[in-house]
Amino acid sequence: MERVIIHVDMDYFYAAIEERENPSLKDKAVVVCMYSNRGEEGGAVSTSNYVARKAGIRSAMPCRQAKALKSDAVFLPVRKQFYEEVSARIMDILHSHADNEESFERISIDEAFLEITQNCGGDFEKAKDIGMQVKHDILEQEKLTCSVGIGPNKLIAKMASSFKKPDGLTLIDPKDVTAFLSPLPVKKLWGIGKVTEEKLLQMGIETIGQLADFDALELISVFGKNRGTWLKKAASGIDESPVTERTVTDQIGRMASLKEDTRDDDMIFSLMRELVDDVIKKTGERKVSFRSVTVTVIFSNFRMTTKSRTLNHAVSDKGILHETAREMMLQFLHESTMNFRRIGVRVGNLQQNTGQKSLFEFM
Ligand code: TTP
Ligand code: CA
Repeated sequence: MERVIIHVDMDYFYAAIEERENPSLKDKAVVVCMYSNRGEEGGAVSTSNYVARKAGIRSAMPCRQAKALKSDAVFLPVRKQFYEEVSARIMDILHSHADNEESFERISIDEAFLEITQNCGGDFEKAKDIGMQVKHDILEQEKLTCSVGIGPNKLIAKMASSFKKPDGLTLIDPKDVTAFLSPLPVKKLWGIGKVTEEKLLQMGIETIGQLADFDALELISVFGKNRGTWLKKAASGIDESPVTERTVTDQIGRMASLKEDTRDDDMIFSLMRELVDDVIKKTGERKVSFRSVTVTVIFSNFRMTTKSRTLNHAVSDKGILHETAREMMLQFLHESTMNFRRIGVRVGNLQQNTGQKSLFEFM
């Protein structure tokens, strides 16, 4: 039976919760800010509602810039603990629609996958009813909207949920996968970052359809075996990764002090590169791939903060680790004003590098 997977992504999550808590905010621009220890002058936008987005306000933008774009916007501080409680209740609702205990995967505070193959008997019409029921339950119990994507695998479900936002429901029947993916620009393929997008554009590959038709061996020669194979498969709409509860498994990490407390990009990124090299060496020795990347910064006042990303498939690729860690490190630089003292790079969700299907088994 064809698998049926739902991906749910809450709409403008933190800002939506704030609107719900204070209905007078409804028609105003609402910006939720992560303030740094410099108070309201520092800090970056965590998220904003759609009124604020119309004014050009985006996540990770300095709050000061957001204020300049829309001076009458309402600025609120992040209440992470509170949002976590709302998230936990939503996850319970989603869990209740999954085939069983194990067919559920939370991927962030406001996103999750659930497998409903059994519940809908592989029937996409029934799957749509379940998707609507999920939206209904969340709206009724939490007064929040979400966008739902339904497809034959996680990749398609994830891309479907972002197709229509907010309050959307997009169903991609297996027979429509190619038509859905082909015209989209490569950057829309879940798992492709800026660096990969640029490389593909240089190779003359602009759409997902062109990527799917591209010579597999050539992709492997440019991107390496794992990544090249993944690109070809994903662009063809193939994703065999199971919906599974994420459990914290083993981790591999390295931390080191900068020569002096600094905010200098060159110093920070050159140490980060050394840490990335070491971590990759260790994953190579243990023959494991990783799915999560965590970056830690200890500031000159000894305050420690971390950021984590979960990748949509396991990799062992240095370029991807570097790119992911660099993005988070740039965010740290953006959100803080203090000098960095120590930095760390860690990978987790490790998987043994054996038994992977090669590209040629599916072609
Ligand atoms: P997202 O799902 O990326 O964004 P969103 O839910 O606010 O908006 P959308 O309707 O486009 O899905 O992130 C979920 C929450 O995570 C978001 O509400 C706030 C938080 N977040 C940050 O704190 N910093 C960030 O840079 C991003 C992207 C999100
Ligand atoms: Ca969201």
